[in-house]
Amino acid sequence: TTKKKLIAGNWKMNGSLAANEALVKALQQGLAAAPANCGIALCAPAPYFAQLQSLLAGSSAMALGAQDISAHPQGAFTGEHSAVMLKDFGVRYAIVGHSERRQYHGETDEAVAAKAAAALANGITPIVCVGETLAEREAGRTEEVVKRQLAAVIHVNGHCISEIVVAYEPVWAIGTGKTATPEQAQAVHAVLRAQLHHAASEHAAGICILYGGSMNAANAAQLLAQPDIDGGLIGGASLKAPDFLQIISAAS
Ligand code: 3PY
Repeated sequence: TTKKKLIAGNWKMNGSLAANEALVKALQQGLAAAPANCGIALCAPAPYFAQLQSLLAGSSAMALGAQDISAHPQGAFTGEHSAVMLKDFGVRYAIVGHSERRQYHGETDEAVAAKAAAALANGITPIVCVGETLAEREAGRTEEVVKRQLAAVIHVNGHCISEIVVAYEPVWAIGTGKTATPEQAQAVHAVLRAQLHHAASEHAAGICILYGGSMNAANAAQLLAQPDIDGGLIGGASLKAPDFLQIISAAS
């Protein structure tokens, strides 16, 4: 396909002023020019948005992303960050519903859908994460689970879903070093594509469905060669410039 791919780094709770600067400069040096057919996003911890906004200024290759976003516009929500605040720092993407948020912070499908809505309402592209646990996969429930998770977002966001990015992240492959095989990943991506097609037929082909879950420099090319894998949401490998650059070049 000629659709532009997307490679998004999910730094999780990692980084420091010094490490971020070194990483961004190494990435900028490695990217002689912005790849024409691959967008790049860095989803960083919120305290570093100001630093990253200034490091990324003047180079259009990499966009800034958040790892979460509040469903609420402002007010008494201690610890949260609104879409408008993110926009103040030039944030273009926000991960919503990462399995770590679902697991450790009790985020429900409804909460994730509301966060996606807040992002969309403010011109931020939500990267909506779905994925089954090992127990769910072994019980043959993978399809049911990912469809339920995506359906919640489609239900709340209706026609806007042409503006979302979807990320399939099997929970058993996150931070474990285990990766879905390209065939396993493609099978789930095809299910998600069909669901998007049903909801927004004219836009489904253009929606990026990323694979996440221990995608790295060694396995990226094979995963990205699958027809319905339109990019990656990269964990640990996004913190190492040579690895992240290799993944970007596999997508370009
Ligand atoms: C991983 O690859 O571990 C991720 O969770 C990416 O979001």
